[in-house]
Amino acid sequence: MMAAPTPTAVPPPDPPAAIRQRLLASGFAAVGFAAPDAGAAAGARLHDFIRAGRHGEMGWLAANADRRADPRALWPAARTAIVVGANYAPDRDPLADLARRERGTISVYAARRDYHDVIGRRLRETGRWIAATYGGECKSFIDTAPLLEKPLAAAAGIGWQGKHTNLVSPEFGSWLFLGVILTTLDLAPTPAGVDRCGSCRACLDVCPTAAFPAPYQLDARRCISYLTIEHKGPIAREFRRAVGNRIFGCDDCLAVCPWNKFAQTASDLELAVRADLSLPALAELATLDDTAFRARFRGTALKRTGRDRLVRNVAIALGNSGAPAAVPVLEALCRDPAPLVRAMAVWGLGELYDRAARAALKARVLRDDADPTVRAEAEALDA
Ligand code: B12
Repeated sequence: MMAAPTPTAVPPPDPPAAIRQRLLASGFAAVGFAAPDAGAAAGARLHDFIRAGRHGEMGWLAANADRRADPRALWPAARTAIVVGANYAPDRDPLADLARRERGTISVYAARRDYHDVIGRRLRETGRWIAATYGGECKSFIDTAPLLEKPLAAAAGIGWQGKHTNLVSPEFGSWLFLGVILTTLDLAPTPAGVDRCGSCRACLDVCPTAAFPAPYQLDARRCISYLTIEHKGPIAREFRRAVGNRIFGCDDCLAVCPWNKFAQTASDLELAVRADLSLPALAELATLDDTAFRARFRGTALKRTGRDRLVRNVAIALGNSGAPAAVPVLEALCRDPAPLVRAMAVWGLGELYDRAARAALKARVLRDDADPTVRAEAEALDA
């Protein structure tokens, strides 16, 4: 919470214009204002989403669904939601990277400094400035607290919630990070965004795992972003080939959005793509132990999975690579301390070996490995 109740100097007139200017100057691409409860209809749909179990293992979404559904419950004194968008449009089509099968694709949002850190700091700084200039209190949100950011951004006119469920902007396409400052100040709302998806269904049709049961609805349990980042155990067999070389997140539904043609490549230096996060070699990532993982991904969103889950994804991608060079890498992962990694390495080898080699692998694993998850993968080998 940021409290600085007494404005000191003479405040700039027209608070919304000055706040917008301040946020644009601090690097945001879009700014809008809405009543905190402007996305109330979305709250009811959040409950439907949870009831249907579409949040999968994201218990934190269900745990505070009531507060998430209604920002007034989160902070009753809030009068206005100031919503920002930060442009992270890539300089090339991320879908082209899916053909580089010996390398891993890290989704566009994650191949840079962790946006929570960068955007969170900017929001807190602006919140302090608003409180010091105009009085009142401010609280900043960037994923960290239960708040439905997309419906609020739509209500504030930054764009509309598209059929892929993300916020689409007429200026920045599907490539905006969102953040929110709630304030006790009364600021005039900006006009809400209008849905311009029309009859387009490109995002729905491109999804490799058919994760959209209907337009505007996502079943997270089928979404590759969820499966590679949030899901903890082995990724279900039905999705493994569809994962391809995606080792952290997925951009397919965003990347095909026709509104991206209006997006200018992001030029925010603090959020610039890091060269070491652009198509890393799978074989290199497979060698990371816990310490090396932490050092490699410090300050990035990738730290969220921890080492074992990331290497799980790498093992699946190696199995999908079709590359003979992946075989010794996967054979080494079959001796990994983590059963999760060993299990996916057995699957990966099953994709690359011929029938005789699969039979030998199956016999070896069933003889040497006591872990039930790994044994289940060996049992499932077509040998
Ligand atoms: C949980 C979460 C996820 C989950 C669930 C995704 C989801 N769609 O909810 C997973 C792990 C799958 C995920 C993936 C991604 N995420 Co995410 N995620 C979140 C988080 C933390 C909460 C979202 C939430 O509350 N979901 C709950 C469900 C109920 O919400 P919903 O899908 O929007 O459901 C709505 C629709 O079903 C809708 N609905 C139903 N019927 C109808 C009918 C009509 C006509 C309409 C309009 C709507 C509608 O009503 C529901 C409520 O609004 C937000 C940050 C935040 N605090 O908001 C980031 C956030 C949504 N994620 C973000 C990003 C970037 C991604 C990825 C692109 C990352 C990647 N490249 O891998 C993918 C995109 C996948 C996708 N197509 O959604 C950004 C999106 C920015 C934007 N422009 O919208 C956010 C806002 C983070 C941020 N601060 O920038 N994410």
